[in-house]
Amino acid sequence: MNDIQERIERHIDLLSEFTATPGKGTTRLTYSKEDFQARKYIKETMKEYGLTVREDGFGNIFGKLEGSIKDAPSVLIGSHFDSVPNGGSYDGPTGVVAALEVAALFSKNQLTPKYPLEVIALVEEEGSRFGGGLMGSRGIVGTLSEEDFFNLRDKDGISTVEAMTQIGLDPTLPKVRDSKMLKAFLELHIEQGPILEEQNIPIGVVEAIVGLTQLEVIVTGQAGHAGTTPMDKRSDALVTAARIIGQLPDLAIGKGEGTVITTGRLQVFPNGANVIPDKTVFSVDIRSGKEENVLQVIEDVKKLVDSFNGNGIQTSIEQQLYIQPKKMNQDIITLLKEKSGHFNIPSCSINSGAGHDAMVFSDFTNVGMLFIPSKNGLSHCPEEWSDSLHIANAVQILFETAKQLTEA
Ligand code: HGY
Ligand code: MN
Ligand code: MN
Ligand code: MN
Repeated sequence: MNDIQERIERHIDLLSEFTATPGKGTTRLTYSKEDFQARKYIKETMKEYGLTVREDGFGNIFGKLEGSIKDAPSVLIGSHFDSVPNGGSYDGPTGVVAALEVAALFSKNQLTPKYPLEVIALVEEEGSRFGGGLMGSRGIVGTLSEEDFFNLRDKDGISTVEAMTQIGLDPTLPKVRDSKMLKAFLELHIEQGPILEEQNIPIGVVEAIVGLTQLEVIVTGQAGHAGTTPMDKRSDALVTAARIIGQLPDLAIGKGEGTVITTGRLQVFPNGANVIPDKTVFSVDIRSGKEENVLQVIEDVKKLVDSFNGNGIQTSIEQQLYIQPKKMNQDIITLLKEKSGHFNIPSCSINSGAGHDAMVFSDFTNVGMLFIPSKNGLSHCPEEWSDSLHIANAVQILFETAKQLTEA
């Protein structure tokens, strides 16, 4: 095992210890104690690698290697470091760790780039705490307004500002980047699916990322006694939610283009075994490679949800995130493939069914994304695993690509 691989494994292992659910995967919610621990480690490593460290008004972490051209746009490289509940150790951190090691190669080779190289560790990509997702990157490009950011609350009603302040972050720091100040964005991510492993290909060069939306459906009914309320006198918010959720898969099945629909979160109020629920809130995550499919399924969900209004039941839908399918930059795709060839590392083109910060930056600057294989195609679960050799391969490819883009 080479020294880069050893450092990668150490980074991943140490970061995976910063979890609220030890032994049951990685749970690292934004601005939590675990975020604070991971942030501290990332900033210390950035400093150790000779980078100038700063955080923005969202808590995104930047490690900058200055370029020789004054005030030049940066080549940004990184990913996110938050997680889903009980997720894996590689979703997000793989890209942050690879970016750190690319920067380490710049200093090891004493390279001074013309354009600055900036390592970035992004917050709240998953949306596990504040909903929606892609928060840190949307904040930087300005598609999440400061007002919307300040209005976000977690399920306990804690605001982003309160949560930031609790771990010593400053929400008044600068937020939006001028697009002229970015030359490119590069992200390494685990595939989170089975394709690369099945085809035994160590590198996937991402061509496109699905469009996605996250909806929140609220159903209100009437609370009541489970024992004394006759069945024909109930406005049961949970039975209604179950009937809606049960019909959602049929709205996506058969549409093709990777069209999928998922309910991953359901809250029941007041959540008592002998109380008829008077409120439920559940998520609806819709994705497709074809934007028309996303829009069509949204319409179908609205119609379905609306059809349950009446008999004491009220329904409503909030859209927390909507982002169109995105294509990666063709020049960077070519560059990534060329650099993979340079190292005789087999690569293939691949599309992403997962959303990524790269899709947010793609309207703002030139974006390129690499995937590495996920063992058994598993992700968003404790079994998530990728080979540090594959990450080390990607570091070499990203280093050569970043060298060219920064004109080092
Ligand atoms: O949901 C996603 O696709 C990503 O993991 N945030
Ligand atoms: Mn994820
Ligand atoms: Mn991710
Ligand atoms: Mn991502």
